[in-house]
Amino acid sequence: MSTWDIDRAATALLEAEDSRTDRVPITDEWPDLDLATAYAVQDETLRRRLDRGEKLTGIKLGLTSRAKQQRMNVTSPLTAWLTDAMVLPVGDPVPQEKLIHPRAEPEIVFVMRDRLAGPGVTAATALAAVGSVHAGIEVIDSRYRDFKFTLPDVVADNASSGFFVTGPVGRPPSELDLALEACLVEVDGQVVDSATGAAVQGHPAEALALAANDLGRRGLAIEPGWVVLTGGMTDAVFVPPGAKVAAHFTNLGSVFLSGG
Ligand code: 0L1
Ligand code: MG
Repeated sequence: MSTWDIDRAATALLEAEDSRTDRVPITDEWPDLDLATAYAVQDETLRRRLDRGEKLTGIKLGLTSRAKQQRMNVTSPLTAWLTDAMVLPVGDPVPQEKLIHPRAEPEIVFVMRDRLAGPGVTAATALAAVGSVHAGIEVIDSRYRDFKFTLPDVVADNASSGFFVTGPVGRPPSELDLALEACLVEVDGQVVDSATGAAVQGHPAEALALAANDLGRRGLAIEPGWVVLTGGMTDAVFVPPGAKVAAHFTNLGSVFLSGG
């Protein structure tokens, strides 16, 4: 058995994704995997996605709310890449045939007007670079069995990326108080959870600033036109075939998701 390295970890994670086969955490076999190396694995999986024709379209934050951190037993936010292959058009069902064990979570989504480059980005400067704010649902799908992982594992796994739906209503950030923007999550017509934007780092713009500063440390920036998912506001819900999930926001409208 060869020793673990960035290439081997990227191959293992993309194979798990492509074959829809969950696996044990990478850190079970590579306990020395640190955060910087985990981001290098994530970058290598992005490089391979781009090689196969996907386009980089944005960034997502994960574990920005206490609800998510408590559920996943990981206490730090993280960032990961979004590509055009992860976009789920409004009205399309969850592509179960491509996923292992999808879960859905409501998110506040930014579409960027201006470039945002850390370090030193504050929530106010971050919000000033946003073109429009949308409601969204992210469909996450960890490659790890039972969604059990450590922080380096989930970073390497591109923060459980799967698909995301962006709601059709886009509002300028100046029209909204995003800390107070509320969301009700329904499964099969029953309300199962709720939160306001304050659940996301106190304000979703804080999450955006965090992403810009994190990318800045790595010599990168958030680019105009990029989509930014600011992180699940509530715990995620399972989306088996037949399930109907809805996220109703106070000012950003509703997003619906069918389990297929
Ligand atoms: O699987 C996970 O829950 C990790 C990704 C977190 C996604 C989020 O918090 O938005
Ligand atoms: Mg998410």
